[in-house]
Amino acid sequence: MSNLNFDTNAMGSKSVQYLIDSDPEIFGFLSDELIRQRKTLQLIASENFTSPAVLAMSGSILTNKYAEGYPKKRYYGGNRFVDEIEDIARNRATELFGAEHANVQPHSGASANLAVYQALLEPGDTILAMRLDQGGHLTHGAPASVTGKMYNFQQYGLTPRSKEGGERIDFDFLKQLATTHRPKLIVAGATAYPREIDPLPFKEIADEVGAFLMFDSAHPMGLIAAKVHPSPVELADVVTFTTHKTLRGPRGGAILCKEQFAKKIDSAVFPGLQGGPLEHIIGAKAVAFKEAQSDNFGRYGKQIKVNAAKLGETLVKEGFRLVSNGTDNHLILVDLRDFDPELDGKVAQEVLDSVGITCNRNQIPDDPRKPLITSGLRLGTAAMTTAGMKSDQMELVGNLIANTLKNRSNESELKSIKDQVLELCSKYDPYPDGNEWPGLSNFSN
Ligand code: DSN
Repeated sequence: MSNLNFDTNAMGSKSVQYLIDSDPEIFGFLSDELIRQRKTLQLIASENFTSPAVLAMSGSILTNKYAEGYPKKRYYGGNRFVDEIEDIARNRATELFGAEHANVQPHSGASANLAVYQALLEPGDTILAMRLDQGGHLTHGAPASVTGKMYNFQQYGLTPRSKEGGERIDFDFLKQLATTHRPKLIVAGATAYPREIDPLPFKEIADEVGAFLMFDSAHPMGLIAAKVHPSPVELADVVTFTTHKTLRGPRGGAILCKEQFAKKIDSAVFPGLQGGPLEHIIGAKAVAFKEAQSDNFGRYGKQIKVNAAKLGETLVKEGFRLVSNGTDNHLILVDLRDFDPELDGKVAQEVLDSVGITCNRNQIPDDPRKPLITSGLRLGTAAMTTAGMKSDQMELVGNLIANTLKNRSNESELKSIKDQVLELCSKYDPYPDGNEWPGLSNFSN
């Protein structure tokens, strides 16, 4: 059994001792996972390290409470404190993003997106969204997703790589699709797109064809809160997001909308799609929204972007090509083919994992390889920025990635890289024993 100090900084609750005593098997794996998060580099663009306050709320006794319905309109008794908490969460979300209405109950981003489709559309209606292999999300109409089966998706993508300033959202094609298919809803947003998404051209096209506009901001919502990314809240009818990516809250989803859609959205979430809300997670969302209101969070958001730019620049110097030739958000999409045509995303992800660099393989636009293999890697900087890393460390991380991939068959070199990763992680521990949590202390740049 690990002798790590599971104090409040790491686990959010002293009651973890009960877990150690009652279920050492599960605790053992929890302990291993904590070590993995602390001693390897986390570069998955959709992940982050939450604060001890968010952890405390997520692991709290609010998990015991049934609260079907909404504040002051519940189907069960005993909700007076839960009502206060959910109201605070909703109010903080609307204040933080300048929205008219918030629903903080969706269990995930996928649930949030489904709820919007259910609220605004009938099965079979036409939706425009980004293709999965161009950077879109499964719930943007991928054939394997229920969304692709229930609705008539017409999908747009990126401009060709060969075009000057290519691999950006192809608004000409989007407009052509909108004019031809007259969609009821246009979805903006992506999961693997390294550029800012300007809501204005989406709004103009939606207005021209009389479509609703939904902006899926799951990835950049923390950057939007930090005011280093354009906000879609004013222009879009509905904005969906997750709370655990750049926003650095608990795992979950949420929806912002104009007041005119509030009733329909709320009914679509409950009772349309979900039963009892996860009030411990809603409480943790409230805590995260408060954290995101601080000036420090603004500086954090700025540093995420600086770090992504530096990581990208370093990888370009090492011979990699970046999709769209760069980044202006928290992520980069690396095309591995220029660096080594034989190297695919699966092999790259696995060898990086073996030295303690965690990321995910990702299709690049027009990828000749299959989704389980791919020719790309997606790397994000939100988590390691929380742990306190800045430009210098990002340069080092870029060099370590390149060295790993160059020496992927050289066991002694890989061992040496693993030691360097460990050394770096020891200086940028997301949950340091006995020390202040770095996410609240390191952004006075
Ligand atoms: N799986 C998430 C991501 O990694 O972007 C999206 O749902």
